[in-house]
Parts: sequence; structure tokens; C-alpha cells
Amino acid sequence: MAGRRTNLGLFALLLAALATGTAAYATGTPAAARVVVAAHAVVGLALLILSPAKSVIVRRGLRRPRAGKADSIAFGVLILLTLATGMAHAAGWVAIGGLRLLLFHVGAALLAIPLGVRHVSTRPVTPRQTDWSRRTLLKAGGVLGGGGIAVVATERIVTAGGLPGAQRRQTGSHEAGTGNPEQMPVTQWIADAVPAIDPADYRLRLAVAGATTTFTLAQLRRPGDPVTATLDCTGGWFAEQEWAGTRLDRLVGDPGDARSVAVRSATGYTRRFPLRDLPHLLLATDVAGGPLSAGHGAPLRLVAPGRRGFWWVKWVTDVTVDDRPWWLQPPFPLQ
Ligand SMILES: Nc1nc2c(c(=O)[nH]1)N[C@H]1C(S)=C(S)[C@@H](COP(=O)(O)O)O[C@H]1N2
Ligand SMILES: [Mo]
Repeated sequence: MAGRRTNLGLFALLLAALATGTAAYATGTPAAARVVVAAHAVVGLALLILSPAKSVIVRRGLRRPRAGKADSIAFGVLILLTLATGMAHAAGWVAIGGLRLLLFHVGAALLAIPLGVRHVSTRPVTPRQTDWSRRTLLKAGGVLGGGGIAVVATERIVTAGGLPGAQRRQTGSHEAGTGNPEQMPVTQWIADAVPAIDPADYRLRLAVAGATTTFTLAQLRRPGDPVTATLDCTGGWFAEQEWAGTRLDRLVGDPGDARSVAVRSATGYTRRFPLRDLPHLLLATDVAGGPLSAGHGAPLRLVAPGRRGFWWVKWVTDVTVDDRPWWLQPPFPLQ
């Protein structure tokens, strides 16, 4: 069957795109993000390089009556949409009608997964011994190399054309509201909503090895620990701000043999950190010299330098230090 190697190549590239895309969302530090995001771009453009060969296979397939044809077409359309939104984001287009472009990128990719599973299970291609020939490996290398060249070339075009994509951070995010929190988007991960919290009634509950202490806002609002850190949302924007409040390790004191620290919001949104993060975590009451707004987490939000935005829990009411392993949680929040 002609085209089976193209199909195998596409399948491998789709898996690689999913893996590098997921890794890109999990990476917060610029050095690591640069590698992961570059790999994601190379894989994406390599998919595009194989698309002319695939269109020949598709045209042939469309002429034949086959089971699950509609699903396969939908799968192809979603993959094209994922590629188009990814490339548009890289060029500098950040939102459609107030919705972040990356939401469409990730949304189309996630919708494509069940259709892709159906597509490849109704049209299985089994790798053969001969697929590992020198010639196919050279071709595979050529496709990846072509993807790499295409990435460098498009970056040059974006820079030379003065497109906003040239100013992106290593994570791929676009700058929004640095030094000016009012210009910074208010973002919830999935479906959280901004709660109204009366600062007079507010209490932080801190539990260390089962012993609970409570703090009023007045006890926490000591902008004595300024931290300059970049909030980098997986929605595709970032902002550097000067945050101030109380370092969490000051409140915790001796954590004993605890292994992790869980930070929970008034709305139930929770992230758990390895204990080694403790010296870097800030419970912020202030940003850019003024109090936090409700949307940005008032009266208290977590600042977690080097971690992506979804770790920066807003409206913090509970901090628990205990011996549960930090990785005993979904890799991305579900709320
Ligand atoms: N309680 C709570 N905290 C949260 C979220 C949320 O949905 N609920 N979203 C996170 C995400 S995804 C990001 S990017 C940042 C956004 O912070 P901002 O709204 O102050 O810009 O908050 C994080 N903290
Ligand atoms: Mo985010």
C-alpha cells in the first residue's frame, strides 16, 4: 500500500505533538520551555510538510465507501484547525472575540483525540521490518530537518515583518500588562469564578503537621517581602510584576519531615507543591505597589516563580503542610 509510511510518520508526529504540547503547558522556566516549545514547533511544521503526501491519500480514500468516513474527515479538519491556530498564535494573533487563540488550539487538539483513536483503529497500519530501512530513516530525518528549517524560516519572517510574535517569551506567550496589573488579563483555569471576600472577615488557615494557626489580613499584609516574578498563563500571555506580601516559609517555620504544601482557594481550587518550593512561594497581598484586585486574587494569592499561571492560586484561604507526595494530584487542575 503506497502511503503507509506517510501515515506511520503522521501518526508518530501527532503523538510527538501531543507530548510536546502537554510538556509545554507543564514547563515554566524559560530555559526548559525554549527547548520544549521549539520541539513542538518543529513537529507541527513537519506535519505540514507531510500534508501534500497525505492529501493524495485522502483524495483516494474519499472516493471509496468506508466506515467512519465522517469521523475521519472531522479528525482531519480538527488537526488542520490545531495547526492553523498554533501558527497564528506564533505569528502574534492572540484572541478571537475575546477568547484566547490557544483555547481553540488546545480545544481542537483535545476533540481530535477520540476521533483520531477511531480513525487509526479502523484503518490500522502495522509497521513492518522494512520500515526501519536506512532509506526510511533518512526520509524521516529529512521531514524533521525540514520542520526545523521551516521553524527557523518562519521565525525570521515574523521578526523581519515586525509581527507581534517576535516579542514572545520562551514559553511562547505574548506580553500583556507588565508593571500594570490593570492591563493584565483576569484568567481562570477552567470554570472558577471571582468570589467576593470581605477583608475584615478574612482568615488564612495554616496547618502544619496537623496543628492549625489562623492569620488575619493585617498579619499578612506586610509588604516586606517583594518578589519580581512573571505570571505566565497557558492561555498564551505573560506579565512581569513586583509582588509583595509574606514569604510562606516565614509563616510555616519548621516543616518537620513534611513532604509537600497544598494551597487552596476560597473556591476549592487547589495545587500541591513539593516542600523544596517552600522558600520560593510568596503569599501576596499587593502587586505593583497597590493592593490586589478581586480578579487578580484579593485578598491573598500565591506567587510561584518559575511555575506556569495555573499554579498561582488566587483567593487563598488554606495552606496545608503535610507528608503527602506532591505529585498525588492531576498534572493540570480539573476545576
Ligand atoms: N482559585 C483560582 N486560582 C487561579 C485560577 C483559577 O481558576 N482559580 N487560575 C489560574 C490561572 S490558569 C492563571 S493564568 C492565573 C491568572 O491570574 P490573574 O487572573 O491574576 O491574571 O491564576 C491562577 N489562579
Ligand atoms: Mo492560566
